[in-house]
Amino acid sequence: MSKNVAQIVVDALEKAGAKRVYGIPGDTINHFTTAVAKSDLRWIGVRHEEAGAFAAGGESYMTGELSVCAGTCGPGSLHFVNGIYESHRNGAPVVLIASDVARTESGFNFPQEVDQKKIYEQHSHFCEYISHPSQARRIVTKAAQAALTKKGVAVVIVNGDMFTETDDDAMDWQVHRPHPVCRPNDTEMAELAALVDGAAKVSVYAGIGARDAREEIMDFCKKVKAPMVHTTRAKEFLEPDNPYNVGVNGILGNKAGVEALEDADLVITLGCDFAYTQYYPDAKKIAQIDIDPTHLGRRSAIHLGLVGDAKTTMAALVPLVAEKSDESHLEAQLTQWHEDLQGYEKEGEESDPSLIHPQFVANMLDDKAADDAIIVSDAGTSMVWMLRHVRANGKRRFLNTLLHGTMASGMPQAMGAKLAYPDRQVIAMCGDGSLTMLMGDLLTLVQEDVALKLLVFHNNSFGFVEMEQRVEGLVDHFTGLHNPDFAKLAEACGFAGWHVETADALAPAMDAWLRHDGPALLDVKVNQMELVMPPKIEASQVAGTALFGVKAVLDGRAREVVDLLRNNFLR
Ligand SMILES: Cc1ncc(C[n+]2csc(CCOP(=O)(O)OP(=O)(O)O)c2C)c(N)n1
Ligand SMILES: [Mg+2]
Repeated sequence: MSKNVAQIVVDALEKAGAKRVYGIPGDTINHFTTAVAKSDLRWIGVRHEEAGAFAAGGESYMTGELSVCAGTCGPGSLHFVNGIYESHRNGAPVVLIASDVARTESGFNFPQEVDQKKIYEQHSHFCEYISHPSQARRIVTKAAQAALTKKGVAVVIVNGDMFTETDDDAMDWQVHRPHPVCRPNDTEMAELAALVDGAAKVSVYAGIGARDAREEIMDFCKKVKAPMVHTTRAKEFLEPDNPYNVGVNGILGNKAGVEALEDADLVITLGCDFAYTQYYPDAKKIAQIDIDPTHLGRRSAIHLGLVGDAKTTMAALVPLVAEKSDESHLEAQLTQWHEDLQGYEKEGEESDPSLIHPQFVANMLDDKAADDAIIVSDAGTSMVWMLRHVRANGKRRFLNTLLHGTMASGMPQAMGAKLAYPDRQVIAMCGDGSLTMLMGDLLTLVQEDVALKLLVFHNNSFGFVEMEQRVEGLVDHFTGLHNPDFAKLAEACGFAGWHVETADALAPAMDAWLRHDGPALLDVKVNQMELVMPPKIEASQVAGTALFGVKAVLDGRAREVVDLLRNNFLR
């Protein structure tokens, strides 16, 4: 029996495992949405397509399964771009059905016509038109396979009139998702083992590519007395219950995370593509293991680059290396790690009743959030508070925009996660700037009945940028925000809100907010003068901040300099 292309596309998406489609309907996509309405796919009607793309990505990042966005030709599909970019970077398998003007008008600058292929090709694993009705199932299935196996975005472009064409849909195209194991060859393994045996101090630097290799890494660390540093994205998988963990490297990291790499004779990086070259140890030996050969040596000069999956390679390496007895390197880093943790704990104490430090809020959230909560943060300072102050325990999941670094992702990504896991507590840690960027989609929470918990770090500023400008010795410009009471805004949208301005009011409000059955927002006025302290303070940063101090005083803003010092250094 022949079916129209819209039905075939919808059916192929369902067969590939998709459960939800995020978007806004309109002319060129209307036949597709009609087919969605007749299917088991749930349509999530957002107010801005960018929020839909973030939500689809949040869902897929958490589940590892396919989600879908669908947009009208031209502006409708263009609005997805930033959210699609985010998913492509973080590896969330999303298919975008980008519709286009009718084939009869294509190529003549028809209203709303844009060249979808040129736009989406640069941030997708697959980007193709359905050029003939008989291609519909094949193209959609291959798109899904690319998104699921290469991990990222696939785009299917469909002219509006194509959706109504019919085909007998006779071929049974299917998604294949193999899971091969992969490790370096025996000679390479022996070379790696010899490097380990020849080094007195070995450290492991593990990234998201090592997400399923926690046990094998711990076996290795135990045998060669190595501390394990991890990237921020690997926190949820590698931090819990790991006696070798010494934290995170990089500007958002901690002292032990940086020093464990600097002090090692050999660093083994595993599924780790951390981008900041200055945070790799100089002149020491680095052996890099990655499943993607193009990643070898692209962030730092390395001594040995091998292709393999982290789990299989580490399992094969452990029996090849000699046991080490000297624990001094591991001990030193663990001691520093415990000092770093105490520092975070101390930052979270609230001694000044007139202020709420954001770390105090994050520490309290860590205590009160469910054991299996899913926590998503925005770009900006909230991601730092999440990374440093909210503990991983093996059941909690985390997501923040560390690769694409976009504002506004937190609330909609968390919305997607909550739709996928309606029985789990899902919390978005939002910046006031970021939340207001896609504020219209607060309405989606009510309309689609998404019981998300929003925590707003209300600092009346683009805080992270303010800090960047000051550390560079600039007087901050254009970073102030004039905000409403977000609790009242939540109530106006139709859900519950709490607004807190003093530290002693926070605990009861947070309890009520987390207990609330339905979407709820907790608006916390936090200290605007907060600096994110790097693991090691560079002389240039001190000089820059001092220069800001001088310039601000000359600008008549002496009070702010006093507050900055008082709130960050005199606690
Ligand atoms: C879409 C987008 N625009 C601008 C930026 C630059 N930027 C990075 S963080 C930030 C400030 C974020 O402010 P807010 O959400 O209030 O978080 P805060 O740092 O104050 O906690 C800005 C403007 C960005 N990363 N993404
Ligand atoms: Mg802010």
